[in-house]
Amino acid sequence: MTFSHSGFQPHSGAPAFRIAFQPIVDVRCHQIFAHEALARGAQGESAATLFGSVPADTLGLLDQQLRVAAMSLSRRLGLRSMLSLNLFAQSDGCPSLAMRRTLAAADALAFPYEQLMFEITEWKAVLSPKRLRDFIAMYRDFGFKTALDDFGRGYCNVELLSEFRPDIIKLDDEFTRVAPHDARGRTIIRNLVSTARHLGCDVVAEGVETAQQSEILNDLGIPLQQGYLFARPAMEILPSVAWPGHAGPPRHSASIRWSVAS
Ligand SMILES: [Ca+2]
Repeated sequence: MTFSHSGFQPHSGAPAFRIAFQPIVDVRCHQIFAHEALARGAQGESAATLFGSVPADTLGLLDQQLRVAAMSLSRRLGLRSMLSLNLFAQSDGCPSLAMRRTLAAADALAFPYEQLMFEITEWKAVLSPKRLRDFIAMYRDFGFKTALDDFGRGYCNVELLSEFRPDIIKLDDEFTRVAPHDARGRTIIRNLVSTARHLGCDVVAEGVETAQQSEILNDLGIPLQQGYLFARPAMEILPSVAWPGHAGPPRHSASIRWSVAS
């Protein structure tokens, strides 16, 4: 796999792609908790467009190559936070094979396992409860953190937490946009955070766009936040973080330009 101005060029089968990064921050201490690596098409198309452009039997290959590229790029950028990688459940036909390839890539790059987190996306539609439990346990056994992505989309079932025991849940942006501004929504968030804490699970709020939304979520016990308020996804760099209420330069600028020969 090589990188050029038009993106990563996979060895075979999968289309060219690019990688964007968006930080997940801790608003209590103004630290960067993780950077999520986001897939983009060669022309900046969304992940949905990119994945929609490949045949179903190539999804696993593309997903795997995205993970390897994100790890490689993170090493070159000098990433110090966790790296959060999306794991498309429906593309992972053979989890143990995907795991072996991920481990091999991490080993080749000397990437510490404990610095990796996997966001399991579209888990509701695809995985049976048993398979999802096994899936999370398998990744945890290797020292990786696991997150359930898009939690709260459509419905919000706290029983899922005790059943699957992920390290982290990521609250969907549609949920975090509305719930903090509504008394019933705030009660749901409080209960969710309480249950998560009891189970040793962290909560991340996605889609944080305003200082007021951030403050309410923090007051409700969710200091780990991600959204345009702090940084938009940036292509092939670790973007600087804008901390609300801070007029000066960010305390933890992670903006590192990267250029490589193709
Ligand atoms: Ca995600």
